Amino acid sequence: MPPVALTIAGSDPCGGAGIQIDLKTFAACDVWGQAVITALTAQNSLNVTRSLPVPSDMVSEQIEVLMEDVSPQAIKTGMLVNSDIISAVVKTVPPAIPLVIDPVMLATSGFCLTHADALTVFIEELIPRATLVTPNLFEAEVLTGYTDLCKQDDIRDAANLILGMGARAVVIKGGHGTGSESVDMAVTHDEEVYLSAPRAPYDVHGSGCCFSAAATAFLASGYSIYDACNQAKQVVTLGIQRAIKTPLGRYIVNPCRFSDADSSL
Ligand code: PXL
Repeated sequence: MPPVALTIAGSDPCGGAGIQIDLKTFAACDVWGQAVITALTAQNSLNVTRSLPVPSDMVSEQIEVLMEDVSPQAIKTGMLVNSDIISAVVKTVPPAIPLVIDPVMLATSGFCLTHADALTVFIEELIPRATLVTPNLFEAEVLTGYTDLCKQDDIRDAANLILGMGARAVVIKGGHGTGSESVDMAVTHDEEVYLSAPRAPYDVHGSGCCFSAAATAFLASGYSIYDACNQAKQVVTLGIQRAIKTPLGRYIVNPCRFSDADSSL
């Protein structure tokens, strides 16, 4: 049996984000992918038009039935839609399995993927279970109450606030920042590391999902948290370099078999 990773997330029919990109990323990292779906969305590479949550007891049941069979070595969450689904995940995900939380909130178009009134449950119940939380700058602002996060000191303080909520590690992704390098800040209770890669001159749909899925895959394969984050940064950077341009003009992240790729980034 290869290493196994589970994603608990929403469906993106265009294949660029959510469950679809998580499974492609797991495959690129040589990990067997499992998927529990929390919501259907109708969307293309530019716009989300509708989201339909799966009933929370069905989310619980998907997880419980799965755990009777093949247990994953790591789990990630993406779009969780509402507080009922968040609570269902908290109750059913086994506490011993490393959990990566991608705090998905808004699509780039502004469509709301997780209801704002679920924030308290998210912070109080889910984040304390996290091995790793991977917000972008906007999500870090929502979680911490900071506005206009751009200075390194503020980003460090925000990351430490999220650690204080009970996470073991936090990566605040700098993809929405400025400058020629895209710099992420990774912190644990005893270390702080920057992950840096050249910034692509275009926005890429699904890059956040790809990063957290890759980190989950590497945790499932036995890497330490820092090594998993470092490797995940390489996977997403390559996926961004090889992004696919859609007829609507949007770039979609394209994770490819990492073990075959030349790593001359
Ligand atoms: O990239 C965040 C994200 C996660 N999950 C789903 C999405 C999106 C963004 O559009 O559609 C299902």
